[in-house]
Amino acid sequence: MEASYSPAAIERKVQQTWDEKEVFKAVVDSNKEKFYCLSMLPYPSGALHMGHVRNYTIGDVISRFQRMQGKNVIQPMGWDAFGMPAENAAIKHGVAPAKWTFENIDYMREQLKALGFAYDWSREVTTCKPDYYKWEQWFFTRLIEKDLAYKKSSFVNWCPHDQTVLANEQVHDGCCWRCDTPVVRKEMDQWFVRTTAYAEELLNELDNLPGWPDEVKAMQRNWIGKSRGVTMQFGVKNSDDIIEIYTTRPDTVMGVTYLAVAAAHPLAKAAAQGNAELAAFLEECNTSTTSEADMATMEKKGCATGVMAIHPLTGEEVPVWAANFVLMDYGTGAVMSVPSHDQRDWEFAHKYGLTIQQVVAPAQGSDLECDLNKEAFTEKGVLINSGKFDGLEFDAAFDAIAEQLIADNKGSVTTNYRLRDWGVSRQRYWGTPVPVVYVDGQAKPADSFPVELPYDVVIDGMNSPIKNNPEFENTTWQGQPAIRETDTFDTFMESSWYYARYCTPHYGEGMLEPSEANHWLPVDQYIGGIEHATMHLMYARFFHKALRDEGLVTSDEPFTNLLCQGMVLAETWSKTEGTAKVWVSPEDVIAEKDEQGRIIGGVQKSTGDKVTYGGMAKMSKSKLNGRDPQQAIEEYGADTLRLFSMFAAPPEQTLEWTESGVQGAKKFLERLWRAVHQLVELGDVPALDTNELNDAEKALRRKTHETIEGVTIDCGERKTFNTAIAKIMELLNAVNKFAADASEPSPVVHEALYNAVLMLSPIAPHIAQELWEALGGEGLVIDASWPVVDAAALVKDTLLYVVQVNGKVRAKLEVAASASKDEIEATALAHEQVQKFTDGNTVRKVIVVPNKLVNIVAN
Ligand code: ANZ
Repeated sequence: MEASYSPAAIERKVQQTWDEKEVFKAVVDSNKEKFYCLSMLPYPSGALHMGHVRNYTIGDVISRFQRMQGKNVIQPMGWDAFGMPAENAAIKHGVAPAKWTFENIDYMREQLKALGFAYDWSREVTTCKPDYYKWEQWFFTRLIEKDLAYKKSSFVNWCPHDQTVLANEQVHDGCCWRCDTPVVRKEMDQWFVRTTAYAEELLNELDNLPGWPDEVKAMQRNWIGKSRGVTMQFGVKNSDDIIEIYTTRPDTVMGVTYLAVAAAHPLAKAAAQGNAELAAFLEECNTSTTSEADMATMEKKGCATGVMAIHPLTGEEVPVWAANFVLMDYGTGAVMSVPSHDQRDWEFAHKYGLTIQQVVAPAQGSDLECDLNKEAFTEKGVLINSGKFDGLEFDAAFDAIAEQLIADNKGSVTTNYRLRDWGVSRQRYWGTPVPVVYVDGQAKPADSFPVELPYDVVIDGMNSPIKNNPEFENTTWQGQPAIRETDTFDTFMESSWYYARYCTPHYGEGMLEPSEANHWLPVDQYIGGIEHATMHLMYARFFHKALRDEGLVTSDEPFTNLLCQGMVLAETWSKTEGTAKVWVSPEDVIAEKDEQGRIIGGVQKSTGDKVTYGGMAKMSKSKLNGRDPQQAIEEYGADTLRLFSMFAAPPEQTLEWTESGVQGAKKFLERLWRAVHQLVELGDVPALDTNELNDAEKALRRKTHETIEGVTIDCGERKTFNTAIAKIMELLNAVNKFAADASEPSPVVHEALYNAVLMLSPIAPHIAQELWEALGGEGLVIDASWPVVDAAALVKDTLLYVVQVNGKVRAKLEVAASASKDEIEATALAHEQVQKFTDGNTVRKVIVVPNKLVNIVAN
């Protein structure tokens, strides 16, 4: 037995035992309830950061807790191994992306093992390996066959210098992140997955996910953006053409004073022939990149097309403009503009001197203001200046106008979604090759899998090594010569179904082996960052439904419960060098604090410079405030790191990394270590006889069982592991008080420590294993059952009553728990402090609230 707590030795030893005994291997067992716990898989960037440590500790604690509850837990781990950084590293270090990736994986796997996570490593999935992505390729061809994947021309961000497509995140202030060349929009053929086919189900099923945070569901609802409106047709003067628009405000139709179409709208393109000004404007719109978020705030610009449209209800002529804020791929790419009631249209009309005609007024009795000289009136109200529709309110106006348009054959009621189909083509090398070939220019789904990506390549930073590469491109399809597609998939494709592959990771006959996959699925608890609230979590939901409709899974949703952990923050420090602000690593700072412990300044250790405290901010490389998990493990041990990250904040909230907090966590483990060894050194512990306990022993037993009761709820339904830990800490304090100078081993102390170790074992599993053995536990603590509350231990011999006289607290009484109401009343009235206030008065009423309160009214 170690004399003092030495995490390094214990942790290595315990991890070895887990490995040798394959303790975390998940095997189907129909006698036990399954529990699938999953943390989002990491990108193998080179090393873990504290965000990973936090995410994975939460998942691990839940897994271990559920296992001790008797469930058959599966907790897998893998690697989201395709993506841009590997290509950048390849350029920088002259090493092939595959080599770089696999080396990183080997290093990071060791880091995860050093943290003691209970993963079933036999299920490890690496998404850049052909035995994984071949099934994704196969599935994509199924999607093509079902018309759930298709090719269309669309606009992408293009860097003219690097000759490559850039993801939105790679465009910084409109310029290429690598060479700073202004990025242009370029129309290219791209593969799309038809996520919109499931829009309605993706929206409706959110109501069946009570275990998801409301915030995430709201973000998904917004992203899907369902709206009900009217699609209507405007005629075109001197032409048979029509312009179709989509509006959610048909009630404003009589206020239309112009139409606005997207720059890419066919009508605008046609009108630009022979109109140099318009052509130049369209060119400008089509080459500048703007995100949808920027659309709202950017300067609204337009150009008249010269075309006149004919209003479907009045027959009046209105001009058609091309405008930079109209999106081609939403609704119909054209809008009816109502400057009186839409702020964008109002700004546009002011800028270009277009007519503003009010048709909605505030409803009677409303205190809404309408001043069209200041801004548009965008609220719903009562129709005016609208002929026979005057006086109608929104709903009635919507219906009446829609009816009229339908009767005239000029419109219909339609539902629209903001959700777009998912563009999955990337012109990058390090990704899953899109499994398509071209035979005489015709796209055909590949007929054999995998379409393998060559690993051994040289990257020059410009072109993907599989492009213009005859060895990759030339192939055959059903015996005919064919050319391969050289684009690769967006890496969100791989992360959309990995959770399912974990269930049958080595299955060679298909994407999933349905019976085992359906045994484990859906994931009972998913844990990851809120940044994945939309894209990843939406794509994975889409995939699950597509897998279901392919007959591979039976559930409707992939993740029953979702937990989004908060960010890890750390102190930031800076100093000024000349005029520049320079970040200083917190590890290189001695902080100065005032009497209340608030930081007021500091000195840089290495230079002696004065430094300024900048508060807590997200750990990041640029702010130099990251803390390397590897270093922290070596300094404190994995158990301390795990304990600190669970104790410092509830999982959903931000966690502030402080060195003193980590040290505090370590001290607690040392105290626990000492308490256990003090007891053990006193010799054999006699058996517990609950009939022979004195008051102090009863009190400690009660504390033990109150702790079990509270920690079970905290770790189970509440998932507030921080409060669970606080309760265990309190229990240890009670033990230390009780046993301060004990000379005999006490069974109630043993019971308290034994249960404390059990309850701490999901959080600090290595030290728990060691102490469990010291306390006489047999086998592995992870195979032990979670402690159960002994209800008898919770029963109190005496109860505390607060006594109020005329509403004011006057005394506190210890009353035997068995006392009757009359006895309690009598004791209260006899109390010296109470009599002070009842003397000379008549007691009118005495109310006894059981276990709590005696209320006396006297006057
Ligand atoms: C006339 C109108 C009057 C509108 C009014 C709004 C207020 P949601 O609700 O988000 O779905 N719109 C339609 N297609 C568009 C496109 N391709 N690009 C930009 N804007 C477009 O938005 C529907 C509204 O957004 C539509 O209703 C349309 O403007 C505009 F007082 O039509 B509305």
